[in-house]
Amino acid sequence: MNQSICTYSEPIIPGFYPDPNICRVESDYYLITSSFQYFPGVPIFRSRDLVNWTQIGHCLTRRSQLELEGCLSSMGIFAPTLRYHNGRFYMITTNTRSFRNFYVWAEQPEGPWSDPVWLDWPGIDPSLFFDEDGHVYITGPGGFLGDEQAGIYQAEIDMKNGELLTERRLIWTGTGGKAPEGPHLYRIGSQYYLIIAEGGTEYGHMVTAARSERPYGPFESCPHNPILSHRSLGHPVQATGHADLVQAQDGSWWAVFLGIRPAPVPFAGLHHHLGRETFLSPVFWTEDGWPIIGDASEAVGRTGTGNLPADKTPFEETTYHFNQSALPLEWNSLRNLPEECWKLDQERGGLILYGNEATLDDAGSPAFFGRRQQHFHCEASALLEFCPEREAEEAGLTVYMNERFHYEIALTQKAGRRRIIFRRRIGTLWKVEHEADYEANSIILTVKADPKWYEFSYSMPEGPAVPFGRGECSLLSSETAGGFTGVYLGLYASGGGSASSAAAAFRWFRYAPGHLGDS
Ligand code: 6LW
Repeated sequence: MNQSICTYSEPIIPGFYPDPNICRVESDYYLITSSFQYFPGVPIFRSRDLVNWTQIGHCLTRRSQLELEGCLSSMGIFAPTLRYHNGRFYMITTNTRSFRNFYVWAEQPEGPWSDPVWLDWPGIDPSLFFDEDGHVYITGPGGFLGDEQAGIYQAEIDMKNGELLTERRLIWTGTGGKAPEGPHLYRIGSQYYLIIAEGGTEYGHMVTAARSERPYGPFESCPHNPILSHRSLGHPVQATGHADLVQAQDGSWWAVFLGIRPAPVPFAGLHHHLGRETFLSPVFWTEDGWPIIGDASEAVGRTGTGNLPADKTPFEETTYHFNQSALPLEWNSLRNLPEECWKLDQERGGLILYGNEATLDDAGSPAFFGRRQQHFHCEASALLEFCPEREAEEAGLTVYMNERFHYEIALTQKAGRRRIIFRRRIGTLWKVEHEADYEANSIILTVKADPKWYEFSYSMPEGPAVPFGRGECSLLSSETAGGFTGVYLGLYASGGGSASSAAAAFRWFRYAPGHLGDS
């Protein structure tokens, strides 16, 4: 077999793609992540080599599968699990808008995915395990309600209708870290292995393991726990945890897990604004039969032996002309954006937005589409044609963490005059930092990012760039803004309090990763 040595110190999927979950079908791997208040939900990726991933769709593409109205930011779709059994893919997750668990299934991973099968199962992070003897287990954390003890619970489930076939039973309480969650059960050889996340998804995050000869235990805790954690290490990747294991066709074992990259800014404290990202590491087995991810205390950058490429294909600059019948898969809206708020101009090319009553300051569905910022160094720009017709109508380019933390450069109308503005919204502080008159019909809006700053500018087509303000990245980080998501680079329009008939036409959008050593 063509074996190679591989070391991956970069995320395999950079940007806000947390809680990765993986399954293999013959020589194809499929990976999904959580998606919170964004629509469509649960992106699904395919890879042949575990390192280079292409998004092939979403598991949740219809409102009947993904109701997000009124959903708070960082709520909505939490950690999902993807499993393949007898010709079907199953995706199980929680919509925390209503705190209900459900699964959907599909014969093709691209979809269509079924309507939800709702479950009488509490909590978050549900996982499925199809045992070779025909039993199917649902496993998840408990302790959220009443006086139930914290720990991992399990029951048998009928996948024809989602009915539970047994009582829910506590199977393991973990090693004492806070928030035992994100469990996955596997049968490897004669043993059942349980892998869970502990310590919370922040800097104390870790993965622990236990095993038993029976699916309900008693589970013996791995003597080498935690089998993954960077909590004691000054490593550039922190908060590693929430893992899932997969065996390659060559027999080698791998783990995908989440981690964060605090921005490399000296003396600025720890801040990560790119969200929780997806990493890969080899899994080694100890002589006494326990899995260790990387070398446990340093998983990222560890070298594994397997039939994998040594390098990841570099990210290319992408220009979107919006001239297809659908938006590219990496574009998302917020919650359930009404259809009348947007369309694609396939003839000329363009994403056309009509502002509604919501603004970027609302936890609603403003006319917004964005894609994730995936690199510390990058540049995003868009050509906008927009003639506001009423006071406070607005359209522009935003760097968006959530409704309370965002920056934008935009065209608007103020006191009857067309103005270009740069605004910063940081919690309860907000200010239009710069504004100027603006006459032309089209404008290029640009934001350039490095690990410390977002620098905004505008230009006429073919004209020079006019610098127009900047904002710190750290103010859009999870440490400042809270929550579980990461920064989006978005295009938006707002009707200034009511629905707008003025079309904001974004003719193109370009995302260019920087090439300053950050992948
Ligand atoms: C995920 C859970 C968690 O479902 O964060 O802190 C949730 N713990 O494991 C959202 O990613």
